[in-house]
Amino acid sequence: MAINFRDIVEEARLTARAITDFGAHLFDPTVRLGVTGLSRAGKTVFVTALVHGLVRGGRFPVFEALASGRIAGARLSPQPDDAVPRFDYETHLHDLIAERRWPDSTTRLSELRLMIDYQSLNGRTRTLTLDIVDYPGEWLLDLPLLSKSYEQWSAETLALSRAGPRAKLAQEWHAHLQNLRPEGAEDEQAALTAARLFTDYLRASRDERFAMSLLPPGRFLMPGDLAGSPALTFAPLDVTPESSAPDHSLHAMMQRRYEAYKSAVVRPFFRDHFSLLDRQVVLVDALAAFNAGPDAVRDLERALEGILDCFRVGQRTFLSSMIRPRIDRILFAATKADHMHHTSHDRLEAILSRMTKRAAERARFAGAAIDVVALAAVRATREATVKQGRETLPSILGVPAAGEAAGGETFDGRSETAIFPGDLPADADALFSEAGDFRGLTAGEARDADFRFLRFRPPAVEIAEDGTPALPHIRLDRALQFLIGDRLK
Ligand SMILES: Nc1nc2c(ncn2[C@@H]2O[C@H](COP(=O)(O)OP(=O)(O)OP(=O)(O)O)[C@@H](O)[C@H]2O)c(=O)[nH]1
Ligand SMILES: [Mg+2]
Repeated sequence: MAINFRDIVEEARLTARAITDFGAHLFDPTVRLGVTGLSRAGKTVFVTALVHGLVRGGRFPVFEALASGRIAGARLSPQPDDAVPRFDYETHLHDLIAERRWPDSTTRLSELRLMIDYQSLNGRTRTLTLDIVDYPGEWLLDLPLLSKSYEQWSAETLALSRAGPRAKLAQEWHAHLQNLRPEGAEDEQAALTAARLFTDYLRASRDERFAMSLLPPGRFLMPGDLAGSPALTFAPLDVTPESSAPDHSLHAMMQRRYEAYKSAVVRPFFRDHFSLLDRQVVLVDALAAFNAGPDAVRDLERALEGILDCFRVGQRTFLSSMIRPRIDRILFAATKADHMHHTSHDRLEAILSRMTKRAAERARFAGAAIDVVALAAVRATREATVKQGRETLPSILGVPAAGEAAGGETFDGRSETAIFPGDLPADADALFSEAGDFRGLTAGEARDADFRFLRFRPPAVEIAEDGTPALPHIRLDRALQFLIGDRLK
């Protein structure tokens, strides 16, 4: 990565802040936890369930501090950053518990502060300040753009769009691209059309039939306030990584806007949010990729590699020798594990480990701890075995969401149904080998797909002995133990 003066000033500022934070919290620890994942991965549900469990005392046997009674209580507290939207915990919880519907999609960063009063192992009373920052994983996948020129990015993006199922989805954009002359005069209408067709291609790739993960620049699919601005009105051109842009050419125009995107969107996110995190959980909806097929699984693997590279762990640069990498724990969590029988949970973990293996090795080498877990922040199903002829199938029992369909039946969102979603293979490699390819929605009809994970409605809550509602979960306590357990000693 090229190092420029701006980066050095930035690093110095961050180092100063890290030292101040360290002094202020010598006794009462602070953890700034980033929760991320691509769109619909389960971020909002995860944060809501985690906070609810801490505030109301959920059933978390593996979360040692709580299980052993050292946590006296947890409460919400005003957040430290006045300019950041608050995570709307109360509304999300109301949706889940009172309405039994999943919270609405959120496309912005938001945060919430939780104070956890606990007794340290040597008997002292302490308070852990836990700042939770929920942000779209798409923003994380933008970080690699910081070290890429417009020409490099164009070449890579085009190469990717010509492979696998993406090629078909990019046809219209490619046809338009053929008629563009990068060295021709700058042209607003050409830029607008190229940006629109490029965005259509990204959107089609994200569709559940294809479930592609690697789709930067992130704001093209979630533009927010920047919709229609020049910083979002650009697209790749067919240029080589070494080419340079003539003055006032279409190429120069696109290049300028790409740089504007980096300075208006990517750099502020890095500086104001990402660089301040201590711990990170990356939520992964692997089931959506299994539904779609082998291309989606491989694409997800590439995206996870890109995400891990962002943590700078394992990178020996001039800058990393100036400050210790701040993020020292990263948890990869496969969400929605309640969509499968528990016999598949360990297999789901093995598959996620396989996907993050290469990058995780580099991180471990640099001293960051990495763990992988399959969990359900809110468990919407129970287990059952269904007899089919001589076979017994490990199935799950839940209320499929209205409109979901399986086996020729469309569900009304009210009746409980037993579903056999398909067994994950015992050998994780089988999903990745060319020979062991499985069939997903990308390849054709839903009825021919090897896996079919349906959406379920949230469960009816259980009421604990003291009258407080408890949300059932799978392994959420294990995630908590890894993420903050050591700070509560
Ligand atoms: N069964 C089950 N479904 C879940 C769970 N977590 C998330 N889901 C499903 O996944 C969907 C997306 O969850 P969210 O928490 O809204 O995901 P998100 O990452 O915040 O999504 P965006 O805000 O759109 O980026 C929900 O509407 C549910 O259908 C879970 O623990 N169990
Ligand atoms: Mg959300």
